[in-house]
Amino acid sequence: MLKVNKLKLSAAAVALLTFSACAVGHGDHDHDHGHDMHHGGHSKVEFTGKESTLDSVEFSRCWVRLVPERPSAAYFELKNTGSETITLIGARATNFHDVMLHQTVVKDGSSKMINLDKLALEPGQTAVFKPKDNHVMLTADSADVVKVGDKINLEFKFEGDKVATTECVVKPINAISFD
Ligand SMILES: [Cu+2]
Repeated sequence: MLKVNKLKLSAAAVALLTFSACAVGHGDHDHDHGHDMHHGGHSKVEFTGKESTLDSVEFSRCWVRLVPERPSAAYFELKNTGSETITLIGARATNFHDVMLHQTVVKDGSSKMINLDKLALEPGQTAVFKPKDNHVMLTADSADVVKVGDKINLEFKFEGDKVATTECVVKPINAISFD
């Protein structure tokens, strides 16, 4: 009996921790609840300025869901148009100090976001970043740097010191797709 109570208690404690990480760290854009990491300490890819442009990638349909006072999220499609595997490892955007690749995982019936370290695409393969799935998390420098209707450039880094940029349209919090 005592054992059961202890188990219940620890489950409650975990739920509480998950909730506070969500509230403090990340917000619940597209109803993703919880987050198993805090800002800082996670791997953030470095842009050295010595990269060259990756020509064998095609980005399309990029949009950002603007979430006031919380991190926003970017969604898009990318296709490997070349003959070799390409591997996405990070992103950055002007006026956003924290830009991370995230994936949404469902565990025990609840979804949470974790880092997406890298995403490899074979020749001809397309990846779709979409709500409740892979996305780019964006934390703005301040509330007034971006507003609905703006267009922002998202710059992506790939393995092999390669970069590619796409333009994203900024949509309101209730938007659900590019269209
Ligand atoms: Cu996220």
